Amino acid sequence: MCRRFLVLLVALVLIAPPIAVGGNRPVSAAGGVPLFQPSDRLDSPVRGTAARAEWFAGHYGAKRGSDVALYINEVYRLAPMVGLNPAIIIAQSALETDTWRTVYWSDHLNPAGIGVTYSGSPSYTWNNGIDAARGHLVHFYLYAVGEVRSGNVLYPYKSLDPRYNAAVSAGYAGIADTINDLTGRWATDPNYAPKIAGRGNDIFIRHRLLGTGHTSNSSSATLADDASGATAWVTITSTLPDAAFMWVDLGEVRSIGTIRWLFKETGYADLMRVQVSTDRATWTTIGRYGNAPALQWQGVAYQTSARYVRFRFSNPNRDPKLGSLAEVQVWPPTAPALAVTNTSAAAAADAPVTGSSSGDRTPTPAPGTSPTATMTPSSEPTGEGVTSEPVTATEEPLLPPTSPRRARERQGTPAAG
Ligand SMILES: [Ca+2]
Repeated sequence: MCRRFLVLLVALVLIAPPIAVGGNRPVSAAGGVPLFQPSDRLDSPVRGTAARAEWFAGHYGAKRGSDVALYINEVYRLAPMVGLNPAIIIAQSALETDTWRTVYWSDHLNPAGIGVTYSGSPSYTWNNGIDAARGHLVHFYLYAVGEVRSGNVLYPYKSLDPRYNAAVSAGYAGIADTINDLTGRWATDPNYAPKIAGRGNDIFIRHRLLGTGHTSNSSSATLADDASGATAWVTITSTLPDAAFMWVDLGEVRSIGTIRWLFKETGYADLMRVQVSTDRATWTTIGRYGNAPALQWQGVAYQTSARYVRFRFSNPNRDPKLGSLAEVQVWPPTAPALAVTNTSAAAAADAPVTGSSSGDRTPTPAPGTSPTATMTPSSEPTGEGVTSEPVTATEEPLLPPTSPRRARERQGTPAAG
């Protein structure tokens, strides 16, 4: 598999999830969690926590973890002091560094492609995560508010932004009120703002998967929660599997609004039940679904409360394997509602994760140099959940290949949303 394709897979997985439907920041009558939106003001109130961002970074394999932690905590300390929302800055950094996994981060601690004016460009190198945060804050403040004057808490850190004068000269001082306003200035990628908002939702809104499990005839279910479309949970037996399942653990009973999944390959999900449980003993099937194009998000909007979500596969057509779930996601009820499918994900993935830039900078890492292209799955979850379940899934009776029931069940495939 060529490296560019792998990069696209990674980009797809990370870009696709958090696309919201609809307009401005809502006040949800249903009580859904407000999503980050491209229209959010950069000086909006603090959202999320440094601890949550640190968990996300660690879970998805961020490099130089101690500097990531220093970076995140310094952003959360400093940004509110100058009236900026640290969560948006963290989301931008997570986007630009591919969850702190690019070589620009690992080799230079460059938190946002600052001064990277072309692909493969040399980069200024920050000494540690704290300096990286201070340099990022100076550059971000310049865009959001204006020049950093004497007396500003950021003033001592101006020298940590190697592109300060260039950005001033380019006319970028104080030009960005909202995330949308960064598009065409910080980066030319027309989807830059939705991607930042999406990454914010991914980090701070999406339910964390604190444990996983799977039938003994299948690979580790953590492969379906590693932010990589190149890896997938799938059966691994040499004989035809009768059935198989994997489950994820939210750590406690939580409100659920949307469940999404992404197939790495199509054809191994002739009959997939999505089920929920509070105790992993009694399961409620919320829908039956079938095959869908590879690397296009599928999902179901379904309001419930549960701790566990299971993806249970039967094999009515005697397929050689089952599953091939590249990623699964569980979201709380959100306002606006999350898009359950995103058929344009593949096209979106054509754009590099970081996009290309205007005169200020070009943040895109060269595809061949991104460590995400060969990213390995994140380590086993350390939450409450058990990470392996040696169960043979046999309780599901096989359906004859021509069963009329199968056709009916396929109608359960969710419509594009
Ligand atoms: Ca995966």
